[in-house]
Amino acid sequence: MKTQLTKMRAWKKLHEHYKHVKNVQMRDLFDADNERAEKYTLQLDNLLFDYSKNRFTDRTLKHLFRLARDCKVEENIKAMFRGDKINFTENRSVLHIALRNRDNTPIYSDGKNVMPDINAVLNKMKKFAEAVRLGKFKGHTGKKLTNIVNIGIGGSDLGPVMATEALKKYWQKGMQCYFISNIDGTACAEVLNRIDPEETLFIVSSKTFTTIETLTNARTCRKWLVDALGEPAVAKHFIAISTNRKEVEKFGINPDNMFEFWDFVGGRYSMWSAIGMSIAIVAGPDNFEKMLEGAFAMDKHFYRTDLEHNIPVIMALLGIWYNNFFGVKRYAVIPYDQYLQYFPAYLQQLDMESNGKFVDKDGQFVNYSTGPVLFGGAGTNVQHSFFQLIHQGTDFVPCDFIIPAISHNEIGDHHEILIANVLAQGEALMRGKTEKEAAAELTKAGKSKEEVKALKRYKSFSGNRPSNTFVLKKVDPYTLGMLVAMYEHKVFVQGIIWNINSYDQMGVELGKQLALNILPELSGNATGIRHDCSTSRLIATIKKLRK
Ligand code: G6Q
Repeated sequence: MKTQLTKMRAWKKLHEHYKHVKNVQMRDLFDADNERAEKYTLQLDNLLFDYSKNRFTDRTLKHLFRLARDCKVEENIKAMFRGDKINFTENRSVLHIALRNRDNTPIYSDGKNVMPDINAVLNKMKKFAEAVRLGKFKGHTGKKLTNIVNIGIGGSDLGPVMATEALKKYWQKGMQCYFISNIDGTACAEVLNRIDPEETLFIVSSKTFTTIETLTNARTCRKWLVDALGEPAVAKHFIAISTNRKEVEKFGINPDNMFEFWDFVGGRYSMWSAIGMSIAIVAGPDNFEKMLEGAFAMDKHFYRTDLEHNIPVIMALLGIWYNNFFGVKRYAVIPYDQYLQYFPAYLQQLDMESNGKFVDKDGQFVNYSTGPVLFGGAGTNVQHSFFQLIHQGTDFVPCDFIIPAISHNEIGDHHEILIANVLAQGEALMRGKTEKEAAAELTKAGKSKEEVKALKRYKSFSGNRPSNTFVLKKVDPYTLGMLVAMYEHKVFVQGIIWNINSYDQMGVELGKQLALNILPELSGNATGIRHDCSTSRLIATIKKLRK
């Protein structure tokens, strides 16, 4: 049994140290040290990570790295890459890193090298994606398949949604990509209303092939297709991505049209597998591979670099510093790029499903907080919505800002304005504005003495609000791969320190069971199921309304 986190020497030292740092102002740290940005910036290929605008001193970092070492971060990283069953509650290795292991060194799970199977599926996937793009794999009536519809939910949806959007500039001309995830019939109806069955390829993406939303949506789409083109069309318009061959066959999809992945790939870590088929089709298999290469570059950095220069490790430690010592349990990710608009939603699952846990690896309830609430959205839009709270809310919210230096759409001065905005946000959050500074501004703007007095506090900003800034050259497949892998590893390191299993998701599974209990009651026949009076009343009211 591991020493309880809060009893560790490094943890206690951090608590002690926090008392000395909590009132230190970042603007003073910057004023005192012109080298701060240079000291606290790291670069990997085209990705720059500036973490200087955070509330720490050299000593803080020293304690945080000590904590990481005492929590055996280095050993745990090795264990994951070695294929150890670190997802112990499900008795599984955690090998999404093998899916992008581009130098093909053997990686073992249960004594078997997983690389040959991974390479075989990747090759099959590339060939299929190319055949669809070239119009060699045609629809039942001989038409080119230009509407790609991914049916999946959670981990079988969010990665492809995010990455296809991020790589929209790379889409093959004439192709469209749609996603059906929600069980709400509207999700299905809205897509089916817009597409022609003769030109549509459905990708049923489900690791288990038992998820009610995905199977219900897939059945609806199958019926829609069969009604239009007849049963034999299914073979030309449906493929499946799954670990469950038996259920795929039972559903009526030819196993030749099935692309396999494995239990050692978690749902929210699966966009690198055949779950990324929609990405490979619309953006092309070469770009899909570039994305794998970018992730591989980040994996190598993460695996080989000492903690002090390791980007995901530093991100993780700063997160722990705020979460567990400042008591700040929220975290925002703001990409300043329209193509990354779904990145926060993707990260929300990655982070919150992985580290939203209250039982540690020793089966004990934790007595410290674990995963933060992650939210975000694309800048500058969010500046006009929740940024008020980021600037003047009672607590600070650590932010990650992501900005490409070059836009895919360099129109007029749009991109300069965008860049100016993101940099100004980081600076303003760090420096803040004292009442004195606010008063001086108001006076300069011609306000009367009374007005200045009345307004200066409302116009002041406490500052000392931390942010990381990530500068990319451009949102391209390689950089996207790096970015996603970087956040995956950050989440992993935090899970190691919190001593939790980041790779199971019992809460999601509970959700899958719960609705099944109520479903028969809604359809009218079941009785005798005991609920609380609120739930029973709600069921009765809805049934009445539906009559
Ligand atoms: C991800 C979760 C969850 C899962 C969905 C879909 O890590 O386990 O989001 O991806 O519930 O599951 P299937 O792929 O099995 O349909």
